[in-house]
Amino acid sequence: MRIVVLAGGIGGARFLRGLKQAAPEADITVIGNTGDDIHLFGLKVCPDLDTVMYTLGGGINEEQGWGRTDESFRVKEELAAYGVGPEWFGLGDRDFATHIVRTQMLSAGYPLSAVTEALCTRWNPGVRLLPMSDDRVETHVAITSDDGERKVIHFQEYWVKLRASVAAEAIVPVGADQAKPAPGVLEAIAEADVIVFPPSNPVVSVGTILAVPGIREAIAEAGVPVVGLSPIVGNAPVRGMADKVLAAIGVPATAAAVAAHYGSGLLDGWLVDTVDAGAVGEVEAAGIRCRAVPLLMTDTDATAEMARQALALAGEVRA
Ligand code: FO1
Repeated sequence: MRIVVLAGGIGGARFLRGLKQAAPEADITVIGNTGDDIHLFGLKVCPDLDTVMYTLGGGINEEQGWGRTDESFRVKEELAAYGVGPEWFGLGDRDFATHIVRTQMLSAGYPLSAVTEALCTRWNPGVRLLPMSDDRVETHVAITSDDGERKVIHFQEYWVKLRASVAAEAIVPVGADQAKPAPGVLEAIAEADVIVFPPSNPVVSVGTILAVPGIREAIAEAGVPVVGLSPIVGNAPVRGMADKVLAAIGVPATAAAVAAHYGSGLLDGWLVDTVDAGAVGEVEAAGIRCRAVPLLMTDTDATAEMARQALALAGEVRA
């Protein structure tokens, strides 16, 4: 079975670990979000691609869900000693190697998709990891700072430095409208048997991938089941601050509202957590088949069960 998954960072990566366990024979292609990418110290950092690669390749810092295990921060300390910022983004020594290799290959003219493939030959994630685009897309957030000044900042500054502590007034995937799907993306969608929206951030992860012209249309026209898992459980994000960015686009932080946001033109099925069983009728009324199952990825077995439920729902909507 060929499965395509649109993945962001931590939630998407953890879901993929369960999906691999639930469908070991499946051919899984991951379309990774690159809107979180940031250029720091002359290096290109791709947080969501790296989180998928490290999580599935066994190098992830499990508690954080990002960065490497057994990290040290000597380079970061030395940069700070030179007064070279920013200090708020925690790049570890081992992680720096990934960004150095990536930037070196990009400077040599390789597209991001080729670079990602090369990095994955070391990590063997067991899936094909494609960036959503080889073109530069960076998510920026409009805020009003506490001195009343309206400004637009990089998503990472909003997410990591400010910890999403101020309202996000607008979310802008800068460059998305000129970006092209990376090589292999549209083909993977066209050849898929099932397309899955994992519990990634629906605005800055899945939403950014869908903002690349051609991707949303390809999914809507693929003619195969598209099934999603709610990242919102009991009217709150399971992890992260998805509610902050959902508010920016006027979508309530509920499992049913996120399904409606994706829409029945895109989604055929939607899994909500058992605490949101009351939302099943509302989602079904929107033309999306819905089931309430446990959605907390407490361990890989629990996540594998969620993945099995998603594939079962895909089989149901196909029928
Ligand atoms: N997230 C944090 O909350 N604090 C950090 O210092 C931080 C550093 C970091 C370094 C590399 C990387 O790949 C990810 C990093 N993240 C950090 C996570 C990152 O902000 C998120 O993974 C995504 O951008 C959102 O999914």
